[in-house]
Amino acid sequence: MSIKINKRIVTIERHILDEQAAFPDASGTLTALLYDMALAAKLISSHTTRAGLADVIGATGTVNVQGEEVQLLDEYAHRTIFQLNDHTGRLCVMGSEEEKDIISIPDKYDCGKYVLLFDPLDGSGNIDYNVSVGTIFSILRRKSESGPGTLEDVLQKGAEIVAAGYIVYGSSTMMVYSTGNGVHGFTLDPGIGEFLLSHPNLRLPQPKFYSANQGYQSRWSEGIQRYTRWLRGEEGNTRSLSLRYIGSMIADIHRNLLGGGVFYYPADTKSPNGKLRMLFEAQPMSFIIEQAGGYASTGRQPILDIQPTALHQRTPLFVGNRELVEKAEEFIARYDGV
Ligand code: AHM
Ligand code: MG
Repeated sequence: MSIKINKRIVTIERHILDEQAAFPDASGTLTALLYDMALAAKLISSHTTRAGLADVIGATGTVNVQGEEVQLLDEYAHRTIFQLNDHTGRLCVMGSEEEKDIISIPDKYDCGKYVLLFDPLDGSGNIDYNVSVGTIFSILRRKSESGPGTLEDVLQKGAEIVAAGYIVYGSSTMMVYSTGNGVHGFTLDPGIGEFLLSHPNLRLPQPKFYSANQGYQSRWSEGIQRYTRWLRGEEGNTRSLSLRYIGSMIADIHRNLLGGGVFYYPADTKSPNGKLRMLFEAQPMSFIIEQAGGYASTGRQPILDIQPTALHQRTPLFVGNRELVEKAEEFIARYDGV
């Protein structure tokens, strides 16, 4: 009997190694870092799928049946990523949305040439509703020469990102990453515990969706209100897009990456810089979407060109198909002045 195999099975490990092969001088450090992020994703995924059981096996701050303290999921995700990366000699510093200051590598371990920034569990406010949440990360080269990494190593433009990715814990767990050579998506096969290549070379298709929290519309500028109407087929637009808003940025942007569309979280009268964090949310997601042929902007300038000045700074964000994001810039320039 001859077995016909018409689809190559590619694990994330194989894929990361193949990407490295394009750079003969690569030391393998980035490859190992990415692989550890895939491992973190599997560990976090096994917890997110049990999130609803917290009330059954013990609530946060209490002790579970094994006598261990039950952690908040975002704390667990933060600690998992930190512990997988603090001792490897690959990083000089880390930054997490869950931590006020930069995170130094413990003195007893070597410092390396990379910087890791992460949002351990984005959208964690959604966990109680069984809505998808996710992890976001970016990797940069250090700026300082040697020794412990500094704030300057962390505060870099998105254009300097070497690799970025996200993991969405949804009806299946997917990891999507880019090293600046396109965007590739992997689905976790829980039976074998491996991420398998399911979405090679992702490119944004023709747009179908727009995603924003329209509950805040009365707080938006005229330009953003008119832009939203334009997306709905008014303001001279001859077609309309469908509204989809989950309220979990990774899930919203992931859907738009696969289906085409724009996600925006603009400034409003209550939050002059919007809600999302430049380093932990906007930069990595913008890098990925631009690698998939899209564009990301504050509404006035490209996200990836902005020099951040503070670890937790916020930014308005418009990200998705280029023509839709440029249209937002047009409306803002026309109606909101300088
Ligand atoms: P978080 O980092 O505290 O989880 O907040 C970020 C989340 C995003 O995932 C999502 O896009 C946004 O907050 C939703 O905010 P809102 O409820 O204001 O629409
Ligand atoms: Mg977040």
